[in-house]
Amino acid sequence: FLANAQEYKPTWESLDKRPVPEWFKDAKFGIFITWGVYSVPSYAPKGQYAEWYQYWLQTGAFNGAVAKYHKRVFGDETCYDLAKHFKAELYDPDEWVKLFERSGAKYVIPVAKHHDGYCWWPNKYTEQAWGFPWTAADIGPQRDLLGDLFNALHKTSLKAGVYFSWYEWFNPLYKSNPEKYALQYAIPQAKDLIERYKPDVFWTDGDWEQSDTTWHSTEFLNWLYNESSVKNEIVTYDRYGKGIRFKHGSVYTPEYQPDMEFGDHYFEESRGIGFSYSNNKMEDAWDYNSPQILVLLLSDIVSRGGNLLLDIGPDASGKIPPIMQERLLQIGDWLKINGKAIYNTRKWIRPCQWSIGRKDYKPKRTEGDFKANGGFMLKLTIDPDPGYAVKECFFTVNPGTKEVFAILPKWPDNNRFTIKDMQLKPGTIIRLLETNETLKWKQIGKDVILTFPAFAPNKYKSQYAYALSIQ
Ligand code: FUL
Repeated sequence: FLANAQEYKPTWESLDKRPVPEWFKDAKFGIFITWGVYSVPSYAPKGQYAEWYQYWLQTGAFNGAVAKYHKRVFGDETCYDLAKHFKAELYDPDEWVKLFERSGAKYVIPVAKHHDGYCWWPNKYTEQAWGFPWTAADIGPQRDLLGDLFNALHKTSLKAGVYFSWYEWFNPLYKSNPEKYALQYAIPQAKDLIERYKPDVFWTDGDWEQSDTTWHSTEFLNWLYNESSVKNEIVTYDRYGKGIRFKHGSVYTPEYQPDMEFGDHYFEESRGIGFSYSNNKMEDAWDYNSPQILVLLLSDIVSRGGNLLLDIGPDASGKIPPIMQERLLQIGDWLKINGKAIYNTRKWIRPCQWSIGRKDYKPKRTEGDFKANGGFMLKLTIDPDPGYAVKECFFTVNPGTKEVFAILPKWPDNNRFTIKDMQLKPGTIIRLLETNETLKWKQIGKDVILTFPAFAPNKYKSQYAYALSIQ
């Protein structure tokens, strides 16, 4: 009787009780990889998602801009024909993984099936629904892209996840009968994927057109949590049907929404380095966030109790564009010095300290000022307009060691910094993580006044932000 006891029931009430695996909360930083047939054109109007190419094409979006582009470059080829040009001829998973390790990320999530239905891994389901095999093993690279990446990841300590879209825009079975599509196609395909590859993370998407009843979401999760071979450690999300997101499910999934608040519910913000998940050739260098913005974005998210899933978009050959590689290396350089303030931490009593000024800053939007570099991000660094407040310090805490961390976006003026509302016991040691130097501090009323050493550019290399340990 006990052996058959099911820990969870197929209701949100029960499923929502499953805790987020601790490894995921410790990891903080992951890499998303959006790569597929859409990486052949790598085209969308600037500011739009390039992985939606097929949809933009078929629906005549943006006044036919994508269709015109397609005609000009590919003539009469259909979006399915483009798979022939997706060769992945320079795809070297071991090289990718080396880069990911150096970036300081702790998990990697390839978009193994986006809304176009094209799969990175061989499986028998696509042919049944589409009438032709629609996987990388059959058309294009002729290779199990997913299996090869997983093999490379499994040689390291990086966790291996997978992104899976429930719906497929133009799948004939989905168009005719979504519930039948779910029961006969999407769910068996997902279960088969999970049992064969045993991912650490199952990042579902493409749920929003149908209800959780049509998707049979609670039954699926019930299977995943009670019966699947990954039931103990698998990380799941909230994209399980219309109205479910941010309400039920495990990790919440803000998307280019870095300033949403979820209280104590765990979240993972995902976004590209620029404005698109898959590579968009229309983006220029200034559409990519600077390394400092990315480091501050990570610090901000971690201080508020979440993870950052930063996306990259390899090109059709399988090479990762150098600007994306460079950003990952820059983040990695910073984490190598300051990672203690990020990994294994949790929310502290408060996430940050604001400078004095008004907090209602709304950046002016001009043409060409996309979310990539504008908006919310400015609040993290410098005062965008005199009189407005910025976050001048982020806090985190390591619940094991009780060490509190403060992350400062800039070296303080005159080498002085005040942490407001902090009561320190005599004997507390405050160190600069990068050099281990101890800082002088004084309790003045409710505040702690810190004295930094004199700044020396050749000595302090953290540049994007300086982290302190308080213990
Ligand atoms: C969205 C998708 O439509 C985007 O293309 C992207 O994959 C993102 C993570 O989820 O909803």
